[in-house]
Amino acid sequence: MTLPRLSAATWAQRAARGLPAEVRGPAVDPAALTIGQVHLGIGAFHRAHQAVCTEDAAAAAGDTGWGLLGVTQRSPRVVEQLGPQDGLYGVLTTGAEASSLRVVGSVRDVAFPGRDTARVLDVLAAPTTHVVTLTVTEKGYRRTPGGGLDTTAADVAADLGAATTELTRDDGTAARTPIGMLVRGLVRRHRTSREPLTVVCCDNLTDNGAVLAGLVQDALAAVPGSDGVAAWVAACVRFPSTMVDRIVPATTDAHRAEAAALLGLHDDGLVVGEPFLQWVVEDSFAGPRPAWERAGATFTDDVAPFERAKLRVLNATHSTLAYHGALRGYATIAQAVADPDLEALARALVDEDVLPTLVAPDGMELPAYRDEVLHRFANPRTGHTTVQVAADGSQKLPVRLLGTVADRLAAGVVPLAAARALAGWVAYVRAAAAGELVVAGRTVALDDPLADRLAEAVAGADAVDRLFAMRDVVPEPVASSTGFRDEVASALRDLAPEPAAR
Ligand code: CS2
Repeated sequence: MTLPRLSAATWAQRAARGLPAEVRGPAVDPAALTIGQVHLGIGAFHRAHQAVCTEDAAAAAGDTGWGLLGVTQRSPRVVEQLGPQDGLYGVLTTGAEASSLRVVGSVRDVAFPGRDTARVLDVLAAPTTHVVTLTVTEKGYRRTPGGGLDTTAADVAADLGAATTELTRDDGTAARTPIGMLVRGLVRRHRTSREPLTVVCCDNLTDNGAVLAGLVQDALAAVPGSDGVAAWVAACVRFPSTMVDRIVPATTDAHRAEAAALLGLHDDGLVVGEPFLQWVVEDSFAGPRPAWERAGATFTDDVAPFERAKLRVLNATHSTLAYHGALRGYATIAQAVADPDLEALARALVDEDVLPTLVAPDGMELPAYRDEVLHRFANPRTGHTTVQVAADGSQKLPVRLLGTVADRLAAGVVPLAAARALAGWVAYVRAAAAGELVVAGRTVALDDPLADRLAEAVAGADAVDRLFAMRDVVPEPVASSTGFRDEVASALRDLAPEPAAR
């Protein structure tokens, strides 16, 4: 049977017939919301995290000024999903025993840069817009190995050229990168209203607010004549750091069927999340913001301890389980963590290598946090695949794992569990690049922006040496530690036989 599609009209009819206890609707009337927040990178994570918090905050505070404009990165897919649904979509929360479904209405408009750049820039410049949030993934920031903005990349350079035009008049060309869109929006805002703005990075980067502020200044430094804009940004635009946490697996047909059974409607925009949701935000805003604290967010003066604990405990063990789990043929993180060897590796990584590098954030007990994280991973109903978490290792591991390694080396210790974790990535890259990685009956390709260079590096017997020579992946001082490199090579030999010499 074909179900009617979720939209404002079908939802109203559905709600009028009475809803099962597991289903609830938007916390505020979506039609009453006006746009006050722009989100760059509207994928599943944003829809299951910040968009939910913004809606709850608007409801708790009775403030209708916090509707969202969501901007996609490269593909118009989310526009096609949410446009015909009047912005409505479901979040299926997969508890350990049962699921619940919530229809979210905070996304009031969705735009695709290839078509809608002019509209997005107008909203970024509008005095009624006070907050911009971003989830564009690690690779979306276009950083050089030194951490600055890669202004030599053709798409970044094209955006900066358009930003130069924006200094004096509107530029109608499509934005090619999220940072380009943001910078062009800031230039237009400076040229029009000069209202303060807060830009909230919600990606898994260390010091994410400061990183983003730096990239924006790098961009402006490459736009001739933008000194006034740069000074205004420094004075009137804030970039708070944040730690975001919710496990959001890719939506599968099984999830869609489960949601359809609960909702009685077809939802093309469905996203899935575990019950856990955490958001720690640096309390540094240039103007009004949603009352996110009333939606469960924690505001603090110092996000760094939270961010570091989350990246080094959760994300590092996640990646470790993903690579080692996929190598053992496990499709999901839950299956991987149920393997006693892999659970032991994850625990050893945290206990022996990570915890000595951390200071417990206020109100957090780190061993309990470790247990909670492993417990969350073990939820079999989440369905998060090893292959999904394994993607983009060259972008993720420096942030999640190699900081721990650098800190341990500085303390005079070679971190052995981290070496085994990293060897899992090398073995994964080698098997995937060779077309020899089969997970749950499917051959897995290497999914990484540096896939070609990685494949070349791992093809021979000196894989570890050649990967350690890629400074954009393995920075100093980790790269020059022969002790650590030898441990990675030895762990790799334990995992996978040497390929024949080329
Ligand atoms: C995961 C994260 O895909 C990945 O790399 O480690 O997306 C993880 O699920 C989130 O950071 C959890 O908050």
